[in-house]
Amino acid sequence: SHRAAGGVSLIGVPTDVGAGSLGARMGPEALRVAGIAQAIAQFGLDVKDCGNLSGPANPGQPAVNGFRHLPEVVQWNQTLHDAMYAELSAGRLPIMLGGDHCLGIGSISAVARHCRDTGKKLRVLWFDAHADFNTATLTPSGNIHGMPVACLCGHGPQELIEIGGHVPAIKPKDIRQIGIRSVDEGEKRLVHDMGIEVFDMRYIDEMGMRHAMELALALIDSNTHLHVSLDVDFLDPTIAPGVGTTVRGGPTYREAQLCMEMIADTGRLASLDVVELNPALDERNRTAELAVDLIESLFGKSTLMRKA
Ligand code: EXY
Ligand code: MN
Ligand code: MN
Ligand code: MN
Repeated sequence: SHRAAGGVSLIGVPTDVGAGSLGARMGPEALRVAGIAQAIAQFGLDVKDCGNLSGPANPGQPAVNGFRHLPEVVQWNQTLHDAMYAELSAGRLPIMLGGDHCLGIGSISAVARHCRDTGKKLRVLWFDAHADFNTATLTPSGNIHGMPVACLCGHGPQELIEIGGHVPAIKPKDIRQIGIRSVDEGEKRLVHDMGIEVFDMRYIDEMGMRHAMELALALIDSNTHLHVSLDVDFLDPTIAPGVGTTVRGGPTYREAQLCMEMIADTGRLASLDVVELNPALDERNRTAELAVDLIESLFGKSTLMRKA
């Protein structure tokens, strides 16, 4: 139910340079403590923990020309790109343990590059409360974790958009956003004009998660590389309090599990980001444990034997 024959590699990226609050730098350790390696190894997969990448400290500075910590964000993402690309080239399924969501730039630019190398079609599923499509002029905060999708689509500072060696790294048609419920005014227009396919909470309420996911997974075939970018703030804050940017009205436990189960059924999962987990805001590591529980479903854990 996944493309992990060559094994799974965990890449810790302990930083919150792209976020507005401190603490996501502790995300990788919290996921390890919650048993992420063992949870994946139970499916008979070879799991290699690559440890944590290193990079600059969080300088805690205000925005400059619309960006907070741009040089630090660039450095972390370049390092992540190289690590992720190396694991993909070795035929492994990399899991990026964030860290804030600015890291989606390094991670997904590496995945897109790997797809160009191997002639695969890319599909990115972006699970998030936010569209993460801000630019220097639109952003209310300067926090780059609100900008990764725009950067991947070619809207952003040169140093960030060219990390994977090709601008834009991805096309709007490669991505589907699920669970969205907080988008800034100018950001709404850009998401619309770029033609991003968004299954927002209104859509999920009216049509159901099953239908939203059927459409988000449509046209995936044996030549598709499926990347999941899981921002933990996708989940309703009542079940996932350990994030810096909670937005009420998110998916329930079962809705989130169904997403992961339907992805597992495609058998095409080939890379994953787990981001925005903030242990400083969590309760007894329950958000990390929930993330690990969802990852078990993503790798094929199901209640009953399923039909092939
Ligand atoms: N849209 C807001 C901003 O750009 O500041 C909030 C972004 C939060 C981003 C989190 C990671 O998904
Ligand atoms: Mn591959
Ligand atoms: Mn995000
Ligand atoms: Mn978010």
